[in-house]
Amino acid sequence: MLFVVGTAGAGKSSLVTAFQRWARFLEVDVLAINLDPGAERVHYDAEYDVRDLVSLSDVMVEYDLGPNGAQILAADLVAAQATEVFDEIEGLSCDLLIVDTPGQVELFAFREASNHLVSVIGQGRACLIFLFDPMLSRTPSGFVAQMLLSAIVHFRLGLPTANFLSKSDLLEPETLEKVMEWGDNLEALEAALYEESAQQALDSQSGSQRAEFAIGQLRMMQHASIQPGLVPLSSEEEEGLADVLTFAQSVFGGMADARDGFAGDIEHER
Ligand SMILES: Nc1nc2c(ncn2[C@@H]2O[C@H](COP(=O)(O)OP(=O)(O)OP(=O)(O)O)[C@@H](O)[C@H]2O)c(=O)[nH]1
Ligand SMILES: [Mg+2]
Repeated sequence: MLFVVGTAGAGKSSLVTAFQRWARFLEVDVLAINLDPGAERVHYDAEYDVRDLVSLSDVMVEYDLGPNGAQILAADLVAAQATEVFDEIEGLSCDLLIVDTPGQVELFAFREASNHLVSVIGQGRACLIFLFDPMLSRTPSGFVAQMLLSAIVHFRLGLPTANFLSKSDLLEPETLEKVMEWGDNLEALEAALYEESAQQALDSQSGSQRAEFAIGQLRMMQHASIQPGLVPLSSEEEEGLADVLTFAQSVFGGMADARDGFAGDIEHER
């Protein structure tokens, strides 16, 4: 089971749609699940849709809440019924389940309820794709903020996590190359942060404090050996989808590979 997580509008639902369409061509059996009670509409075929259980608009009316409060309550209501969700999806047979998650990443990262939901429905066989927003990733301090968010989600949920640069088709080739290098090489990112800091110090006092804060965060992540290892992704242009599949296979595919190896040995014996 593959959870797709990222900041609001990062491209989660589009990835689920593109991945499902692409996998059909490969005859990889991928089923999609929607766990976002606030989704207006989805363009993939959801095998299970949490809106049948809890819908954001009903929660807003029933509890007289605004959209944000209702999102939080809806997430808690879903988590409280995690077993029901699990019962619905347990019998599904497929190669991979891909799960669309609520718009706001903090609903998924900062609330105990999500931990519960993920452990009940993931059953220890779950991993996570974290989408970096391309616009937020263009500046070194924005990039570090995305790394930090991804690290928080990773540590909160305790799942194998791969980072992807979403909507990479929207970035100019030079910008894309620069951002990819930051993902590869933390020293390059650090140098870029210092450059940004020096530039902002010329502009304002608070700008330079912000960059210094980002440098502090980077140090903390270096200390914890957190490497983003970013892969470019474009749901629009179907780029990086094979890398999504490869990641899932690297997490779940160990068994199949071991069996192949064994079969090969038997063949050899004959
Ligand atoms: N150019 C481009 N646009 C994309 C891509 N993926 C998504 N988008 C656009 O980005 C916007 C947001 O995409 P969604 O898939 O709805 O993002 P989301 O993370 O599910 O959004 P919420 O659930 O509302 O938080 C839409 O207008 C998409 O068309 C991509 O690969 N390339
Ligand atoms: Mg969405």
